[in-house]
Amino acid sequence: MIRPFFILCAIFHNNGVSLSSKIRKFPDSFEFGASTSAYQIEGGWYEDGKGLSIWDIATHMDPSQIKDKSTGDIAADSYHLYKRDVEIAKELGLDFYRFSVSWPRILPKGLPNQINQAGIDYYNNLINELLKNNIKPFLTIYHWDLPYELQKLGGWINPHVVDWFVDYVKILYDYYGDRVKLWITINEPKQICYEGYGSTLKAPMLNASGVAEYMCAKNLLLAHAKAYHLYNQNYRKLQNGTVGISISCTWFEPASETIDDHQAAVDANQFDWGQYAHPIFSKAGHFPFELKKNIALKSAEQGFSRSRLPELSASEVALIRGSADFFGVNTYTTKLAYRDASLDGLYAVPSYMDDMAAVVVGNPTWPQAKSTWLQEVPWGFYKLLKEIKKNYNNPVVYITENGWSTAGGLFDDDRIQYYRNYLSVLHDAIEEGCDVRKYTAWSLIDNFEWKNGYTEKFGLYEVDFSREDRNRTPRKSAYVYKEIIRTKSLDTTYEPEINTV
Ligand code: GBH
Repeated sequence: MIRPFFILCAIFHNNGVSLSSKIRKFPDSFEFGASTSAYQIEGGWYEDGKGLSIWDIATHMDPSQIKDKSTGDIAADSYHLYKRDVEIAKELGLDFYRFSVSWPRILPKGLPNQINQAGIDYYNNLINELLKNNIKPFLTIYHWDLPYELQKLGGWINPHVVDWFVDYVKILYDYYGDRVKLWITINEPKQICYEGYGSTLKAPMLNASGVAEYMCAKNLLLAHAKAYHLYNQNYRKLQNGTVGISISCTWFEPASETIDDHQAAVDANQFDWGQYAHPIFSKAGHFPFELKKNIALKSAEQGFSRSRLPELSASEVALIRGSADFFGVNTYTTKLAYRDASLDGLYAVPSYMDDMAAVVVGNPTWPQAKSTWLQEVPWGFYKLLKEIKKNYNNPVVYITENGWSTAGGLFDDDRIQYYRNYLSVLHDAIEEGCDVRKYTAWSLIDNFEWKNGYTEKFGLYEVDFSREDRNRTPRKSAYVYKEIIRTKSLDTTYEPEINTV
């Protein structure tokens, strides 16, 4: 039987990218995985000697800052149910599982003088369980849960964070590096710096835009680079792993053909992800030209005695440049960007948004997820991959996050369509020479979606948060993803018989 979706695919063309219906095989060496992060799934927030993180503090504020007033205190209870998570990874046939380590579970006060053995044991158990099942552990060192004790000292805007981070990283390399060969230093710098320090969107909700996020960016890039060089100097020879960073990349497309709107889109891409990718992956290093120019000009106009974007010395530029074995791309959606002089005054002065000076919007005709910011635009993913290839000399790319949110339910055809269409253009990009070697679905299971609490579900498996046992059930998309992994190919005619995972 020909399904409606099959017909849709065959006729659906967008920006030159065909979402074709033929079976498309990925290279044999291509690997598939799924991702989670510590605060979003673990729970065990105050157990066995764990210290508090900025997210423990943020979710316990009164009044609550979280949409459904929830917390990650228990979340999906993976602190106790990690064996079931590994079983799920096995059911799906994942090549690797991407998870993150909670810094305050390892170092309750953030600093290395006090190591929490129960924390060390927890990740040892998880890693061993994965390896026992032939699944590679892909470890994210930092996914947003900074020890609260370090936030008291300024967190990511205190330059000493570079040393704090490297001390923490060293412990992870020492304890886990014999078995973990895939490392991400930091997940999504922009979300840490802009959302956390430049706004109230993420912990620690510092809301000091125009200044704090750029200080954070410099410290974060240095922390990442030093962690990378530490691996090179002391571990690589023995452990032979690979170390990169995951940068959240939204694709910004000009809203019209005008030069102004074109420039608005260039600026938006540079502020959103070029800010972090350019210093690491470009040949020249340093922050992108557009950032340096916009922020210096505005800072001077605004009466600052120097640019609000900190300088990087020549040796800092050299330290950061080339400090990654792969470019981890977290990507979900595309936005339109335009310039509108009459919107002067729309943004606070100074601020990151004012510096960027672009207005960014969705397009109401694009399929809409439960998350307001998330729409399905596969051709934007394709353009992003081509741009990364062009700008940074075709780096090794791992897609470290990609996924779709719903309000819940097991029959998630919209998620299936999203995954298929994104994987289809990924296949196009690979055929055209983009060096993409891994793909990671967000997320393995439903989890705590930050300020949106449990109102948005990203899981291939549903988690029943109303039950004490946090029962996990495969969605229809889990069966489809399993088949994609099993065959290493996309067959849009495949219809799962539910209950066969
Ligand atoms: C990731 O963040 C996180 O790593 C993960 O923890 C999280 O659960 C997952 O994605 C799902 O949210 O529309 O221009 O205003 C994704 C971060 C947040 C990046 C929304 C793009 C919208 C930018 N994304 N943001 S815009």
